[in-house]
Amino acid sequence: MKAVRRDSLYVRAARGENTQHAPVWFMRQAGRYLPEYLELRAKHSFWDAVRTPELAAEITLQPIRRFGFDAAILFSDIMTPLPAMGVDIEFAPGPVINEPIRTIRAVEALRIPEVEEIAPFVAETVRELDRNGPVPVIGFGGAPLTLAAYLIQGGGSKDFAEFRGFLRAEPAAAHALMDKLADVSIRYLSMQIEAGASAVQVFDSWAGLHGAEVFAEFGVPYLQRILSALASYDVPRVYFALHSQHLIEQVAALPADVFGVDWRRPISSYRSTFGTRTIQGNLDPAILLGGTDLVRREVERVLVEGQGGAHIFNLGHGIHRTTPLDNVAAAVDVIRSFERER
Ligand code: 1CP
Repeated sequence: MKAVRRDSLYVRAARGENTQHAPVWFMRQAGRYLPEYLELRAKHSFWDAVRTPELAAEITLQPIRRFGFDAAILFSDIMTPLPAMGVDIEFAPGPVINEPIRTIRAVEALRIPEVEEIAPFVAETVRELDRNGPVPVIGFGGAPLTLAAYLIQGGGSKDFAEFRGFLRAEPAAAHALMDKLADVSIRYLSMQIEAGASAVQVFDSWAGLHGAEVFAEFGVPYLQRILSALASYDVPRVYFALHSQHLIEQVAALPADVFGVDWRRPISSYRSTFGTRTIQGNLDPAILLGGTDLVRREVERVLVEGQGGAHIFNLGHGIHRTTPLDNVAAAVDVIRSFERER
């Protein structure tokens, strides 16, 4: 493991420092709104790009070169570690699981691979980015509850009804699955840190679909286990759950250093809940589809509301595919010139 770039703006803020300028990166900053990404994707499939370290590293750095973001998120997907467990996944463009997991036998058939067997190309990509990239690299994985949503549902969904039904109808099988996903997640995230990731983010994009009791039973124990297992690395642990305002007490009790929040509440309203820990967010990505004046105004509003503690500027969810590039540049410009009150 190399130096974790403690002196970088992003890592300083992630470690709780109330920095003079907010560092900025955007969820899904590499990807389909960038012409240079589309050009590469015309020649390579998504999976091939993820599995080829030179391509994955190149795509990771594309948004850094264009906009000068303060951190680079590894170009990969939350589903990347799962084929090593024996799951067949395609992308079209979202993940498609040809044989959704719907029985205890299917859960029992899943392997717990050795760390070297889990997406070794990811370790290589992270090493390459740590060696030659200009900014810290953020490793990531999916939370067990969000990974299970895709595995059981069979793909993306508006409400993941089959998945939510399965949790209630087959709790033993669901726990057995979450247990395995937590074990693999610990190995996978540790591997990224050892390869040189300066932080790791756990994406729990669908946590908000559940009520507080279901999240307490099927989400929290596994998140606790994963985040606690990573504590000894002394690398910031970021937890992001979309639409999770009703779960906020449970979220705040997790052993994470940074909490990603969406746009549904102002950042200032979270300070008393998260204490001295860093808040990451929370511009509505839809704002970036509007005019430049709107973008500048709303970015400034988020910056003002983010004062009073450590803040990493981000969107409240992934950047939209049709986002005009000029709006991203304008947002970064406003963030760079904003002097935070401390
Ligand atoms: O900046 C980056 O692009 C980082 C790489 C990244 C990350 C962090 C990708 C590339 N995917 C993810 C995480 C991810 N994948 C999440 C968690 C974050 C979030 O909520 O946005 C989720 C839920 C997925 C699942 C997924 N993979 C979807 C959503 C499907 C759905 O309907 O629920 C999609 C479309 C994918 C494929 C994918 N992953 C990433 C890209 C650029 C793409 C599109 C592939 C293409 O180029 O066609």
